[in-house]
Amino acid sequence: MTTDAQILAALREAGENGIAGTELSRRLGVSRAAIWARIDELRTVGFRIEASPHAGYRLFESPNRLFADDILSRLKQPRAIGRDIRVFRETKSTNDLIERMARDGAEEGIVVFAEKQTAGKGRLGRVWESPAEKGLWFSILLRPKLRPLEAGRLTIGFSNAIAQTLRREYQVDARIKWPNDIFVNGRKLCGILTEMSAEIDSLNHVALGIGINVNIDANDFPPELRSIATSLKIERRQEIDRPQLSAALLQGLEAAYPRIQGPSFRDVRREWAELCETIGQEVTVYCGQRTISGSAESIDEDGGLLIRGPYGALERVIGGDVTTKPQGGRART
Ligand code: BT5
Repeated sequence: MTTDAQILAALREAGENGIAGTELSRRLGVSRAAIWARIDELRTVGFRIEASPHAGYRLFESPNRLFADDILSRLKQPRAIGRDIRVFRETKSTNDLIERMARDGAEEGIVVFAEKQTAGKGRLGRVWESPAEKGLWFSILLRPKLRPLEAGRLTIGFSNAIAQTLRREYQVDARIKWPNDIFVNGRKLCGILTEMSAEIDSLNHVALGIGINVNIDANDFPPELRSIATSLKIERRQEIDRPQLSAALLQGLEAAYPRIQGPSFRDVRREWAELCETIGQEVTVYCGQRTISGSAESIDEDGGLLIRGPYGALERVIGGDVTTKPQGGRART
């Protein structure tokens, strides 16, 4: 951990009681003057840290902007995801950055956030709207011990982890739409883009891209998204602390990662199915040139969707766009 991350972690742990400069300097092994200089620097970027002769330093407020040290300071000893965090003010696409880092041999678990993406990507070349400082647009480099056929597990496991975190920490009714969307009240809150590089029988690396609408107001969305997208702020009717959300999500993803790769993926799949609004619906899936219609019955061991066709045959699809037709309702994409 960097000195700034250690200072912020110590201030958060101390809370109202505060922590003396001498104590900080002893714990971190740097001079009091160095501590003072770092605290002064943190203040200039918006951390409200007050000093008093009795209580020492106390943290009263953190800015609602992303700083790698701030997010790091909130994580409890990350083993894989989040050991290394980078924040960019602007980039084309965080998935592209991760892809480049992967090729340069970066270690698994590095996380890249961008406050703004100028060419955010959805699947199949679609655009992902990523306005500045209003969302979480980030990607993670993974080198999972999975075969290419099992890669569908990643989207299942991580969408489950995100939905569970949003439900637990923000009390929203997050639901999963197979294969990669999280919806709240029928509107899209989060999209996941899993891009991988693989050999025939092994995965080299995966860029897991996650986009979450956080402090976007309804009018901030382009007109074509207004009726289909939502944000945490719209759902909770309050501004959301993005660094805190980032840390909660990274902890959730970190906890999910070993479960995805081991025998407990069975339990993950069960949890996922409970939140998945696609199962049990009449669906039409568009995958490439093919269109498959029927009843979405379940997902198989590796994340494929099993669809029972009108003549009783079971078809397996591993990706595509799903349109559901609720009983008596209009089709929804
Ligand atoms: C996705 O694609 O949902 C995957 C989105 C992944 C975005 C993250 S952000 C960090 C990382 N870096 C990237 O460049 N990408 C990843 P898909 O299922 O194809 O959905 C795309 C469709 O969602 C678009 O065609 C729009 O209809 C809609 N859309 C675009 N921006 C949106 C937004 N901010 N909120 C909700 N819906 C959006």
